[in-house]
Amino acid sequence: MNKPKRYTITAALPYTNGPIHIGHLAGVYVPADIYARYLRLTGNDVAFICGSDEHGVPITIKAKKEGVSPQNIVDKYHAIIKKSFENFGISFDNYSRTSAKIHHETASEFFKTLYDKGEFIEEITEQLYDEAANQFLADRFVTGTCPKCGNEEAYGDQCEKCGSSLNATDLINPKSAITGNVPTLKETKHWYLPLDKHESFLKEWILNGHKKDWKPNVYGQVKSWIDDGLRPRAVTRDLDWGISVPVEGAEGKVLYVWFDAPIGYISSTKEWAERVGKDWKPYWKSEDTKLVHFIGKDNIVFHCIIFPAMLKAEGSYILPDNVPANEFLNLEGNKLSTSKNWAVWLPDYLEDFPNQQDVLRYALTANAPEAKDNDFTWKDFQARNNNELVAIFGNFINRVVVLTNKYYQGFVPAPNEFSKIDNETLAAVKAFPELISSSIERYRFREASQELMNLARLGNKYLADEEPWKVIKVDEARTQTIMFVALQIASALATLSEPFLPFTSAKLNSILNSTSSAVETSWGDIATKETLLPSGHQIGEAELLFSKIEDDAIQKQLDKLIASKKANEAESKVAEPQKETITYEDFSKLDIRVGTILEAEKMPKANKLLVLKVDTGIDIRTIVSGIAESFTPEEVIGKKVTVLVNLAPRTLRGVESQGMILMTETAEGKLVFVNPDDKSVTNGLQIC
Ligand code: B3M
Ligand code: ZN
Repeated sequence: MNKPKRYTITAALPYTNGPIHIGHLAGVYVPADIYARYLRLTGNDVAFICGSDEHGVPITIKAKKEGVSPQNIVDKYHAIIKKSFENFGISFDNYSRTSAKIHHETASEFFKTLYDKGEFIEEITEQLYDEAANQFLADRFVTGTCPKCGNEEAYGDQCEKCGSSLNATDLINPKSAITGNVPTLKETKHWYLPLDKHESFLKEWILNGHKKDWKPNVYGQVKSWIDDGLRPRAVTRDLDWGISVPVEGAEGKVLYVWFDAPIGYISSTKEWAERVGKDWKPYWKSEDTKLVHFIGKDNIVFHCIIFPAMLKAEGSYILPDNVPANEFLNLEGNKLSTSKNWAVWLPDYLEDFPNQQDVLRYALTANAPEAKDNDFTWKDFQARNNNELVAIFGNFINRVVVLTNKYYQGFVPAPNEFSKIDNETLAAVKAFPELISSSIERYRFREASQELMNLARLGNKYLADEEPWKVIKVDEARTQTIMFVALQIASALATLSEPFLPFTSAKLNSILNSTSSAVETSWGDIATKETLLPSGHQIGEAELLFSKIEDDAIQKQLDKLIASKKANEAESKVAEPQKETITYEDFSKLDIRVGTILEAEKMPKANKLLVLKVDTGIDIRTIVSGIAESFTPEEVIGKKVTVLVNLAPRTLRGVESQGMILMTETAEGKLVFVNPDDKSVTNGLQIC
C-alpha cells in the first residue's frame, strides 16, 4: 500500500478471567505498543485500540469455579488488566470492554446486517449436550481429542496444540468440562457463517494477493487451513452469558464470543472517537487506512479467516494489511499455565521490581517469540538488565551526564575541530533512525531493540576510546569536542528509545532537559539535523536509569516457581481412594505375564502412542501403549515389562491393541514401568 493516511492498530482483547502475564505482554502488547509509539513519534495518525473480552466460556467457567456471577469476574479482572497495561506503559488510545453498551449495540447491528443480507445459513443440527448440567456444550465447555493432531486436550472450538479451529462435534471422545460426563446429542438451531462461500475471496486476498509479506508462521497456518477447505462455522451459541442474538426465534442464544470479540475493536474505536471528537469511520472504512492486528498464534484463524470473512460479508469495511502474530513464550522451559500457576503475573512483577517496567519490556522484546516459541528465564532477564541496560545504556548516559556537570556545570560545550572518529561516529548515529524504522516496519521488534542497544554501544565505545576523563588533563579543547559528540548520542538515544523503553526515555529527556520545544528532537531530526543538543544548552543532574539486579532477587523468583511446582505436585499426589474389594475369582480372571518389548515405533500423528511388539512368552503381539510422551521407542526396546494379556482387544487409530503394559504414573506426571525398586515408584501409586 502507498503511505497510509492513518493507522488502526489493534491488540487482542484479553479474556477477563485472570490477570495478564509475561506471555501476553511479550506476544502481543509490547510489540503492538512499540509499533504504535513509533508511528506516533514519526508523525502518523494512529488509533491504538484494545479492550477486555468479557464474554465466552472461559469467563463462565471461572465464575462457576469461584461461585460468583460472570459479571463479578469480568469487573474484577477488567480493572486489574487495565491497571497492568497502564503500569507497563501500553499506550492504548482506548481500552474498552465488550460488556459496554456501545459494543452490544455495534455487535448486534453487525449481526443484523449480515442476517438481513442473507449472509448466514440457518440450520438445526445435533450438538453436544450435558444432561446432568442441563446445558449445551460448546467451545471450552467440552474437551476431547483433536482429530487433526491427536492432542487429547483440545477444546470444542480450537486445538491449542496444532492451532486448528474445530467444531465441538469434531472432537474424538468428547467430555464435558462441567461434569466430566460423556455428552449426548441434542437438536438445536444456529446461524452459520458459510466460510466455504468466502473461500475463493480468501484465497485471492491472502494466497494470491500481497500477503506473502506476512510472517511465515502466519501465512503458513492460513494457507494450510485454506488448502484443507473451509466449512460453515456457527456464530451463535446456546449460552446465557453474552450478547443476545438479535433476531426472532433465537431466545436463549447468544453470539459466539469469536463473532463479537473482534467487533470489539470497532466498538472501542467508536468509543475513542466519541471521546476525542473524531469520526471513527475512516479508521475502519477508508482504503488509505492501514489496519494491523497484533495477536498470539492461537488467534490466527480468527483474525485471518473468520473476521475478514465477516468484514467482507458486511461489505463496508477494510481488511487487515497485516497480522503479525507471535509464537508462544515459555517460562523456564515449561509452557506458561494459569492453572498450574506457572507464570509471572504482571502485578506480582511490579511488586518485586517496582519502577522496573522497562527492564521487563526490554527483556521480553530482546527475546520475543517472533519466529518460534521462546523461553523466558530469570537468568536471561538478569543478564539483559545487568549486561545491557546497566552496563551499556545506563553506563554511557551516566558518564555523559556526570562529566558534563563536572566539567561544564551542565552546559553543552562548544565543539572544536572534529576528528575522523568524531565524524564517523556522528554519521553512524544518523543512520540509526532508518535502521530501527526498517526493523519496526517489518515487525522485527527484537532486531529493532538490538539496533537501539547498538547505538548505546556505539556511545559507550566512543567514550571508552576517547577517554575524556584523561584528555581533560592535557587538552581542554579536545575534551569539549568529545563531550559535545557524546551528548548528541545521548540525545538520539532519548528519542529512539521511546517506543521500547518509554519510562527511561521520559527520564532521560528530563535529565537532558530536552522536552522544551527548542531542543526537542523528533525521530526524523536525528538523521537530518546538524546538532541535536546545541552548545550552551543546560542539562540536569545525573540520575541512574537502571540498577543492577542481584542474584538474590533472581533466586526469589526462581523459588516462587519451585513453590508452584511443589504445590502442583502435592495436588496431584493425593492418592486415589481404594477401589471396591474384589474376590479371588475376580482376580484370577486377570492373566498377567512377564514379557519383553521387541520393537517400538511412534504411532503417526499421535503424540502419546507407541506401537509395540511384545514377546509375552505365549506369542508375539501388538500392543498400543500411551507412553510416547515419557519414552522414545529406542528407550523401551528390550525392556522387561508386565503385560495383561487377556484384556479384550481394542482398535486405536486403526491398529488393534492386544493387551496392556502395566505402568504407573509418578507425582510429576511421568509414566514409569512397574518396578518397585525404581526410586520414583512410591507407595500408593496406582497401576494404570
Ligand atoms: N480473548 C482470546 C485470547 O486471549 C481472545 C482474543 C480476542 S481478540 C478479538 O486468546
Ligand atoms: Zn490439534
